[in-house]
Amino acid sequence: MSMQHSHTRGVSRRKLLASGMTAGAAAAMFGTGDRTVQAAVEGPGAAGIGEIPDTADLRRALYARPLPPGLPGRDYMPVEAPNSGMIPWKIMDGVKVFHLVAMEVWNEFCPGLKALCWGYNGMIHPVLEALQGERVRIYVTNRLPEATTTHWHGVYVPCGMDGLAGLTQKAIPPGETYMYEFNLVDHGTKMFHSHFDEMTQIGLGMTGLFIIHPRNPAPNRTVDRDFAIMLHEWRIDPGAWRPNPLEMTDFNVFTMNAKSFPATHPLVVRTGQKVRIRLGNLGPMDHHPIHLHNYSFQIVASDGGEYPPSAWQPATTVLVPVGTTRTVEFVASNPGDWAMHCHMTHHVMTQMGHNFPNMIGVKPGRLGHQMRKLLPDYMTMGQTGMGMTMGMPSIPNSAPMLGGKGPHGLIDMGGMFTILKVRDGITAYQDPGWYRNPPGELALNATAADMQRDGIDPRRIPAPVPGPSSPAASPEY
Ligand SMILES: [Cu+2]
Repeated sequence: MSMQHSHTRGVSRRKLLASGMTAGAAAAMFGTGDRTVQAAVEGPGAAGIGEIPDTADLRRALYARPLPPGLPGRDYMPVEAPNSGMIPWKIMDGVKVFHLVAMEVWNEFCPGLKALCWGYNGMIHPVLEALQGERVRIYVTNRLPEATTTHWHGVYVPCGMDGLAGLTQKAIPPGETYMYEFNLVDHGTKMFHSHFDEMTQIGLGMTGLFIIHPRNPAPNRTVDRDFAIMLHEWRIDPGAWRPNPLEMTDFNVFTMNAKSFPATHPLVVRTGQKVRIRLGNLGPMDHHPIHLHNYSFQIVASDGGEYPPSAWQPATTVLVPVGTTRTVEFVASNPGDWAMHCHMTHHVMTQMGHNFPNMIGVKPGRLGHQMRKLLPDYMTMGQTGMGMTMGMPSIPNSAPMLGGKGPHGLIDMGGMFTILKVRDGITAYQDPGWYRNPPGELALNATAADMQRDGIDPRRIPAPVPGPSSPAASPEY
């Protein structure tokens, strides 16, 4: 009762109704409706512009009668998680039941590079998917050699379900199974992760997305395609088969749903479809500015919920800081193969070593030849840049730093890189191969006639600056 008093102070029933809250929601808030989570499903957003929404209705909904469980295809359109998988569920007595098994998982990051990670149900970053208003019961079995817990990141829950070892529950010892149960009163792109020995367990991969679809989405908030991608970073020394969770700064494997390019599966969409991409980041240390070529998208939500449309932001790069999700939406109007990647240049490389002297502009002479007498694997880093020198792995269980084959040569990217493939008229979404450019729509070698037409005189193009790489100035190593 006192909660209701404090809630209504200064906010008249008429004002709530006038602000767009439905009569049913208002009735439930005032205790006259039947007590289901309906109030929370309809209620949030009742605050006016500039008002912080009161979440007392969410709290009440935690303890109210849940709405019926949702079914994919009928009550929500399931997300697609390229290269990843969904945690299976079943409905028991009106409750959606999941079972997470924390366990070691072999993960192939890209061809040639495998490591033994920690994840759930044989997957790294699997997806939990549910519907707002339903009740979930989530078993967590610990098959790891040390204790664990599971925290529901961004999900509104009773405190004892929050999953922080020591603070809100006992850590789950190896071999034991704990049970979490709560109503899903809010919706959004949430996450889950280990909250015990986080450095080790998150560092080894124990994170996932928790997608809660809205019970009553607004008509303009539905999309044709809904992708979910979890970002992560790892330290895996060439030849090692275990990621090193002690790493704090020098990560060398960057993944989308636990894959590095060229192993990332493309996002395949039909021209004209409205596309949503949900990006989560629970990597250990780094924020990732994810850039999509060609398109300007709207940034529409975080793990805290949907932004009001007045706060949507057009952008081509969305920063996804550690511990958050960001959701972007756009209409895929332009066919092609469009890169989507982290814009940190070292995050689109795999197993990049940084402890080389900078050889750009340096003529190494016989350095490589001399060094290989001592170190057979020695390779001098490129003196004209590194674009085409990195396709070769030399150590078992290691990956080339860059590259996958493209239609026009080596794709000089690795790591946190994938491709949005937009095609006219497709009805199935398997990889359609490479985009074929219509005539006249491909950048080509300019001819002398082209340059003459536009007044470019080849004799007046500036010559290279003389430097140490010119033969006369080169120091002999
Ligand atoms: Cu990055």
